Parts: sequence; C-alpha cells; structure tokens
Amino acid sequence: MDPRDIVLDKYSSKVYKNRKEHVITINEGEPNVIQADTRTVPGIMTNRGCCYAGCKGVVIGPLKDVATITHGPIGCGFYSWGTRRNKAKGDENTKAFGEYCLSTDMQETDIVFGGEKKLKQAIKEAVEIFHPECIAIASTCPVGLIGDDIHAIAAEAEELYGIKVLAFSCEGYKGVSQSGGHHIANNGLMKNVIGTGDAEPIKYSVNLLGEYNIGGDGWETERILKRIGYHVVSVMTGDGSYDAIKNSHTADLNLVQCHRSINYIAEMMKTKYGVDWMKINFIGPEATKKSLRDMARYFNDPELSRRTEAVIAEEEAAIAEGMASCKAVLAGKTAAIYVGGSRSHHYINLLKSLGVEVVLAGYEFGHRDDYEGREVLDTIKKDADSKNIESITVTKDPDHYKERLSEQELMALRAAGVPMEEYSGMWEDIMDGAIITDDYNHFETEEFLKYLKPDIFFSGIKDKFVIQRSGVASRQLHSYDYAGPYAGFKGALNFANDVAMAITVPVWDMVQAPWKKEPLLEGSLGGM
Ligand code: CFM
Ligand code: HCA
Repeated sequence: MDPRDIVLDKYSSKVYKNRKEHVITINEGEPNVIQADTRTVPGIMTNRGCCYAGCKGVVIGPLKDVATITHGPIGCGFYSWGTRRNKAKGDENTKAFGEYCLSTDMQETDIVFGGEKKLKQAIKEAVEIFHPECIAIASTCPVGLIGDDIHAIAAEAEELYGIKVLAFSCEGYKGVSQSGGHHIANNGLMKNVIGTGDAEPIKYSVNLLGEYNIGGDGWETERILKRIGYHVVSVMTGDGSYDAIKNSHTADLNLVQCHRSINYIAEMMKTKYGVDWMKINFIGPEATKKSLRDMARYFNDPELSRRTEAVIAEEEAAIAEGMASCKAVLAGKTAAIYVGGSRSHHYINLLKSLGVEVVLAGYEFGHRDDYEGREVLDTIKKDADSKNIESITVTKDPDHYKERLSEQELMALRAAGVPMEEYSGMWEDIMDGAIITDDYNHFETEEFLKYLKPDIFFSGIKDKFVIQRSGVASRQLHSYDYAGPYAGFKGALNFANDVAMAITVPVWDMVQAPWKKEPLLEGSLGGM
C-alpha cells in the first residue's frame, strides 16, 4: 500500500477529505495537481506561521536601519525577536537595530480603551533613543480587532519627526499563512520606499530580491557577483537597508531568489520603473552556474561573459575535491525536505548533485505555482492591502496548460510580455514516487518518518526534536542550525559537509524515543 494512503487513512473522514488534496504521490507523466494556499484544518498542529510573521519576521525584520515597533501585547514581539537569523552588519554609514526588540507591550487597558497613545509614545522613544531614518510599525492581532489607526499615526509621526514612518496592517489572523504578510510588507516597500532615492544608475547593477541572508547566504552571493563585476544596489531584505532600497529602482536587473515571497515586486518594478527581472537560484553549484550564465546572457557583454566563466571555473575547482568526498559518503541516501515556500525546491537540486534522493517534500505555505512550476503573474493588484490580489497563471510552456487558462488570460499574458520561460516549480526536480505534503503537520511528520525512513530530515525548529528523538538525523533548513552560508559554491560545500557529518555520526542507531520504552504519565494528585 502507498504510504500516503496508510497515513491519510488514519484521519477522520472530514479531515481526510481536506488532506487528501494536499498530500499526493508524484506520478511522472501525470499532471500531479496539488491543493495549496488554503486554510489549515483547525486543531491540526501545522508548521505554518502567521501574517505578522511573514511581514515583520520575514520581510521587514531584516532591514537593519529600520527601527521596527511591534504594536501589540509583548508575546509577538518577544517570539519574533532573534528567532529568524537576520544576519546584518552595520557600518559607519548604516545603523543596525536588528538586535533590539521594540514593542508597545499593550496591556488589557490598552485593548479596552485603545492603544494609539502608547504607540505614539513608543515612536517618540524610538526617535529619541535610536535616531533612525525610518521606523516601521507592525500590527498584531488585537490591533486590527480594536481598530487602532496605525496609518494615521504613522503619517502624523512623519510630519512631527521628519523621518519615514511605515505602517503595516499585518495582523496575524489575515490570510492563511505567512504568505499574506509578505504581500503586505512588500506592497508597503513598493509604495513608500522603492524609487524615493536619487542615486545615479551604475552599470551592471542588480538587486537581489527574495534573499534574506540566512547564514550569510546573501553575503556569499554578493561576493561572487562582485567578483564577476556586478554592482549590487540593494538586497531585499537580508542585511538590507531602507537607505539602499530607496535606490533599488536604479538597477538594471532584478534577480529573484525566493519567488514565493517577492515575485510580485519584480513585476511591479518592471511595470513602474522598467527594471527587467530574472528568476535565479544560488543554491547548489549547478543552479548557481546556470544563474550566472543567464545573467551574462542578459547583459550580453563579452568581457562579462569571460569573467563569469573564469569565476565559475575557479570557484568550482576550489570545491571539487570536497564535494566528491561528501558525495562518496552521501550517494544513495534519502531525504525528506520541508521548508516554507521555496527552499524545499532549491535544495532538492543540491541534494541531487550529492547523490541524495528526496522521497518526501513539501512547503508550509507555497502556492500551486511553487509546486507545479507555473509562472504566476500576480501583477494585477487591485488593492494595496493585498486583500484582492488577482493572479493569472502561465506555464513554462503556455500551450501545455492552455486548457487551464481562459483565452482572455492568455491574451493578457501575451500583451504584458510575460517572461514565460523562467520559472519552474518543485515537480521539475522531484523523483517519481516521492510523496508531497502541502501544509504538513506534526502527525504526518511522525507517520511518514515511520513508513519512509529517510536518512535525513530537513525542516525547522518545531519538529526538529521529534525527528531526532525518533532516531533520524535532522538539519534545520530555515536557520541552517546556525551554520552556513549554504549559497553559491563554497556554501554548497559547507552544506555537503554538514549533511555528511549529520548522517554519519553514530548516534542515530543508539536513540530510542522515550515514549517507546516507558509510559510518560507521572506526577502527584492533591499535593500527595
Ligand atoms: Fe522565501 Fe525565505 Fe522560504 Fe519565506 Fe520563511 Fe525563511 Fe523559509 Mo523560514 S522568505 S519562502 S517565509 S526562502 S523564514 S528565508 S526559511 S519559511 S523556505
Ligand atoms: C517563520 C520564520 C521561520 C521559522 C523557522 C522554523 C524562520 O516562519 O515565522 O520553524 O524553524 O525561518 O525563521 O520560517
């Protein structure tokens, strides 16, 4: 019996009806349709985060020179304080506030009588203590429920202090996952920051979009790009800054690493400022080489192409021996990989080049195009608050999916000159017979571990210890278990070494989950 069916069979009929659309077994040659970006069944222990996590935690949080105030009770500020690896360096020109957690710490009385006064006071204190050029306000759930007008307060503070004050209505309950928060954050940057700088354009300049510098990935990518001769105007948003993003419209080309969190900004910048964009992937040597060559082709300069090849040759030679010895250890191993919205796909390629096959994969909040590889054109925005985003979709080969698009959509795509050929999703690289679980949960983690027995499981902090305690190696792919960088060539070798070590350490055969040996119920009644 297919492990998928065994696991799903354990659900109640109502849950089964929902989950069967989100858990599929890949059949090569079939359309392999999956349901995604829908509401989690209440009560299920999902790995997902919320809209606030997507806006404040993921996109705005890494902006080092922005003093970000979480408006709400202290829990959300506290739990988003330093949990994501927003690595950033300040310098003599750029302040870095990333280590701080600013929050209005709303109390019951603020919820009852309104929290606006407190927010104004918090802005005043942030200005007096940190003297930032830009402040961001991020709302948590109660703020939306009681109706504090953070946008009016931001406008008033801008006047009062003569600085930029951004307001994000990213209450946690909005939408079904982090994904809505990405939209809100990016729309805010597009509306209020991008295009407000007056720097002169520089030749061969690029922005790195959807690169969050986890483990220093952004720094490693920049290092390679600079070696070739590119100028990086801004990174959105890893080690990013308000100061740099103001001038991002001056770049020649936008490079999109995490498609899920930012593709719509690339399209908006194309429409508004004429900046072309290209999907790239700097995870894994093969993907990195392809990306660098695509860039060289775009700029069409023989000298740049020559430097591209020279840098590729040097960087590849430096890791060749190390990669080969890791591959000798890893070839034939199997993995499960489960991250938020785009890394699962990116790392499947890197694992493949090390001889590791992925037998179980999925995204927390990916949309269908992240799986099925269709180019999403969600450029037609009706509402800055992203409540009504309409999207039309197209495939790598538009004719292939023709039946799924209306004639009107196809015409709109052609008229818009959509870059149809660039984006591929997870299906492209996953093997026949692999199981895909969208928005998967802790029950499914434990069940699939039993049936698929992968040699290593890549995911996040919420399930890491359940996996380890059941005797399977685990590596976090959100935070890289505080290692990294994993991007580019040297990064790929770091990754290969870490994975080889994780798998070969002899501890896994010695671990037996405690609940398999002894009952856990203990304690005393009535103080006895
Ligand atoms: Fe993009 Fe990300 Fe991801 Fe994401 Fe994230 Fe992240 Fe992620 Mo954690 S922006 S979708 S919301 S690549 S925080 S850096 S690791 S879930 S796969
Ligand atoms: C988030 C952030 C997160 C969480 C990681 C994890 C990150 O989704 O709010 O669960 O281990 O990368 O820090 O995705």
